[in-house]
Amino acid sequence: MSEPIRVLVTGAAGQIAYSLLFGIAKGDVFGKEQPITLILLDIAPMLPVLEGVVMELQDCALPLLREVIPTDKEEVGFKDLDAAILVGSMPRRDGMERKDLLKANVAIFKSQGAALDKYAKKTVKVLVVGNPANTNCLIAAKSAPSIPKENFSCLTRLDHNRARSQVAIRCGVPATHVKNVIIWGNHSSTQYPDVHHCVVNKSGSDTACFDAVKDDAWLKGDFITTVQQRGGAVIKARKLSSAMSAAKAICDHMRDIWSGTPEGEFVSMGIYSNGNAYGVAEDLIYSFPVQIKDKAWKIVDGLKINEFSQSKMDATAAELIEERDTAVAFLAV
Ligand code: NAX
Repeated sequence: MSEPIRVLVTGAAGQIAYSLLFGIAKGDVFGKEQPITLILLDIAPMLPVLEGVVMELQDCALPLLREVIPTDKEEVGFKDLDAAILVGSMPRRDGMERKDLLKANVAIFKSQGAALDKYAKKTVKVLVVGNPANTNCLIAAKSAPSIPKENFSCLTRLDHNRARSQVAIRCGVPATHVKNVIIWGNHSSTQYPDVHHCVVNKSGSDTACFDAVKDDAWLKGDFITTVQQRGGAVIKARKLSSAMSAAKAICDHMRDIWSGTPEGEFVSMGIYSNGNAYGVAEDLIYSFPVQIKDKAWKIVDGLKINEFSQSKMDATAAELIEERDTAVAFLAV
């Protein structure tokens, strides 16, 4: 067996982490042969909770888990990292303005980006989950100039999985029979779940999604809004935000970065836009369809985009530009 890799999870005392840590520790992400040192970062008041999480991880008696390090200190948390999963962020409180929320998160991700720059390996793969995920990811990347921007990504895989499942349920097939849905843009209600390039394996052969579903009005209407608003629907029903499904999506995302995507399939993730793909402005973290090989992603290019799709891709980009400009102004102060 190889040497343990060092994996950080922030927000480690929170509800997503409670599901996520088990998935990582049992080998769902980095493989069944890869020993792991897990570093759990949260804020000081949560350290007693973290102690309980550490006890439970120990009590799982897992073969790959070599060490668990709970901490509230960035110099400990970010040291020599191979992978960083940044889940913790400032939650929106009642009456809080969007601008104040952004400001608080810029402070967190500026500091964590600088800590990555200073303490982590230059090859570290960074996945940002804490909302607003795209803009937090951009701020972290900007604050870590010695780490390639390509090493940063944000989570839109939960939206991707939601879209995949909605189509699968509609067609009466397992979710694995639905391939190549796309989430474009922001992890917010302006995201665009696009099925124009999606195929469904129905009765043994691949069929274009529109032909498999046979309900264009649904695919262009309720399907899109259901995916866009799924997070809110879960909160309304559970009185808590998505956690099990978020943890599963994080595992899917990081596993694909580590081991690559299957031949002929693409997945969605928020990545740095250099302005050269699909007319998306540069200097945004925007969700694109990607294929991954040797731990490097490549945007799937050449997909035909119709007017319906283009207007939705532009709308979500416009929201990200506004969010970025507000956040970057806070970065300067
Ligand atoms: P919880 O409130 O259960 O946990 C968050 C944890 O983060 C808390 O323990 C808190 O103390 C900690 N934290 C806060 N500031 C921190 C900091 N500076 N350093 C380290 N830890 C810090 O939230 P949970 O349900 O786990 O959700 C976590 C984040 O994921 C939220 O921002 C949420 O909005 C976001 N989500 C993002 C999703 C995505 O697809 N990108 C989907 C799921 C989720 O909604």
